[in-house]
Amino acid sequence: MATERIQEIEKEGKKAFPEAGSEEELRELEVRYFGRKSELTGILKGLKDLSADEKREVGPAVQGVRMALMEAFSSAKERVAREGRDWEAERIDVTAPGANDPLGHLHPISLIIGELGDIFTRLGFEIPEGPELETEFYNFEALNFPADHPARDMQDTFWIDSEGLDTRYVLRTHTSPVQIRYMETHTPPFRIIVPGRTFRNESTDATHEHTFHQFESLVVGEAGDLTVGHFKQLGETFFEAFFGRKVSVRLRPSYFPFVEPGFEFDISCVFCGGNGCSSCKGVGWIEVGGAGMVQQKVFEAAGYPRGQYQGFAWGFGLERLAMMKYRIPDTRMFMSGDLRFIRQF
Ligand code: FA5
Repeated sequence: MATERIQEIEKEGKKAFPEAGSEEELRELEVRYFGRKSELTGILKGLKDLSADEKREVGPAVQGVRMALMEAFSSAKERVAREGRDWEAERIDVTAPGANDPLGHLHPISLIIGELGDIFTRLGFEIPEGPELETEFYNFEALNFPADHPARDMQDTFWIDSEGLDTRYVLRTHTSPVQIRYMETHTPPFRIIVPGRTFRNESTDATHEHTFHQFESLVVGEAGDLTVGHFKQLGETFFEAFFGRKVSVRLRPSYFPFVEPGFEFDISCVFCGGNGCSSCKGVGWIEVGGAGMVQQKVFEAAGYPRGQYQGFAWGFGLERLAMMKYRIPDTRMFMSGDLRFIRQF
C-alpha cells in the first residue's frame, strides 16, 4: 500500500516541479514534498513501526523517490531563476567603445628631474641625495656662513625645535649642504648634480614658494684643472640640451659665502632669444640661480687640504626652469595639488 502511494507521490512531484512558474510556487512545492509535515516525511518517520520485511521494501523506495524529487526541485529552481532574468538589461554591447582607465601623470618637477638625470649622466655625472631635515652645520657652517652672521638671513630659514639635542636642525634652505656631505666621503676628481626639495620661510608670490626645488651641481678636480670658463661652458651645454635651442650664459658678480668668486647665473631669454620680451622684462636675460668657484674654506670643512683642489658649483631653481620650459606663469601652481594643472603634463 505504502509503496503504491510512494510511486504516486513521485509521479505527482515529477509533474508538479517542471510546471512551477515562480519562486513562490517552488517554495510551496518544497514544503509539500520535503517539509516536516509532508507525506514523504511522514512515511519516513513511520518506518520504525513497520515489520522488518516492510522496512526493507518501503525504506529504499521512499529514499529513492525523495532523491529523485530533490533533483527535480533543483533543476526547477535553476529554470525559474533563468526565466526570471531580464536578458535585455544584461545584454553586452560588444561594439561599444571601452572605458578609459585614467592614467597617472608625472609632476612637471619630476619630469624635469628625470631630464636633468638623462642629460648629466650622459656627461658622466653622479646624482647623490641628501636629507631635507639638515643640521645647522651642513646647511650653514660648513658652507662658510659664520655663526650669527647676517648672511644666514639671506635664506629665510625654517628652524626646527631642537631643544635638548646637541645640534640645531633646519629644513634645508638650499641643496648646497649635499656638497659637503658628498665631499666628506669622496675624493676628487668627481662631478655631481643634486636635484632636491628645499624650504624657505618667506612670503609667497608668483616666483617664490615656501617649498621649492633646487638643482645643485659640484665639479671638483686638482688645483688648476677647472676655471670659470669650464662651468660657463657646461651651463651652455646643459641649457641647450634642456631647451633644445641655442642658449647663451652670462655671469654677473655676486656674493655667496661658499664660493669665490661668486656669480648670478643668467641665460639668454629662451622666449625671445635675447631680443627682449615680456618674459625677460625686455632685458633679454633670465636669472636662473647662483654659481661660483668653491671657497677653499668649504673644502677644508669637508676635510680636504687647503689649496689641493679647485672646483665650481651652482644652484639653480628647478621651478624657474620648469616655468620657462612649459610656460607656467606662477610658481605656486607646482605645490597647489590641483589635478587640472598636473594632468597637462
Ligand atoms: C642659493 O640657494 C645657493 N645655494 C646657490 C648656489 C649654489 C650659489 C652653489 C653658488 C654655488 P639663491 O638663494 O639665490 O642661492 O637660490 C638659488 C635659486 O633658487 C634662485 O635663483 C631661484 O631660482 C631659486 N629660489 C630661491 N628661493 C626661491 C623661492 N622661495 N621659491 C622658488 N625658487 C626659489
